[in-house]
Amino acid sequence: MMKLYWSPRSRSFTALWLMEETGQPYERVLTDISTGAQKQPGFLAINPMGKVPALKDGDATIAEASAICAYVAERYPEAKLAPPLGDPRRGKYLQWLFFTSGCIEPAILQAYLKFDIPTSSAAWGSTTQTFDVLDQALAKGPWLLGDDFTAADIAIGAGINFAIRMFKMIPARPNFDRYLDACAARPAFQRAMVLAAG
Ligand SMILES: N[C@@H](CCC(=O)N[C@@H](CS)C(=O)NCC(=O)O)C(=O)O
Repeated sequence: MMKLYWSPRSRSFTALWLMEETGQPYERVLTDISTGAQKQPGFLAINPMGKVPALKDGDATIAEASAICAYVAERYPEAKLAPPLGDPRRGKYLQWLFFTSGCIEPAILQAYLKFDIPTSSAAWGSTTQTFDVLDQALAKGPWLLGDDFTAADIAIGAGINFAIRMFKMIPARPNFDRYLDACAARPAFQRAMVLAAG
């Protein structure tokens, strides 16, 4: 059974929501970041960054929320959280999965900490550019790939839920609100919210 290393009220929510969407059994291993558990040698052997979430599947260890999304979606194809290899939608699926860590995460921090960086040097361009592009992608809905919910929605939905609704780091927009309402209506999201509260 997969083991999910998690901490309350953290980015672990992405992985908790993901595992709840699969419907597969998994073991939650509390790694409370308020106690420093994430810097202990046992956990550093799983994620040398000393950050949660992290996953152990047999001998395989995986860190980084988006990578965990990609890995679990492939391990449980019956959950239909990713377009299969060869599906023309797979490119966009991967693009949005990587967009989370490559653009959304740094754009959220830039908006929150208000630091300047030339748009041509910043991998995410600017906060405006990143959120305008996401806004456009969500305009049609209900999900990033249209009617099909995927693990990319978990990565992006959890990320902007964290930044907009939980910590008010960036302003909401109508398309973001509609999307987050759709995420919040999913039973797996609701179960993960309860679990993530600790
Ligand atoms: N890039 C990582 C970031 C994970 C992360 O920042 N985790 C935070 C909690 S939200 C953490 O473990 N912080 C504890 C620490 O750095 O000591 C991911 O996407 O999974």
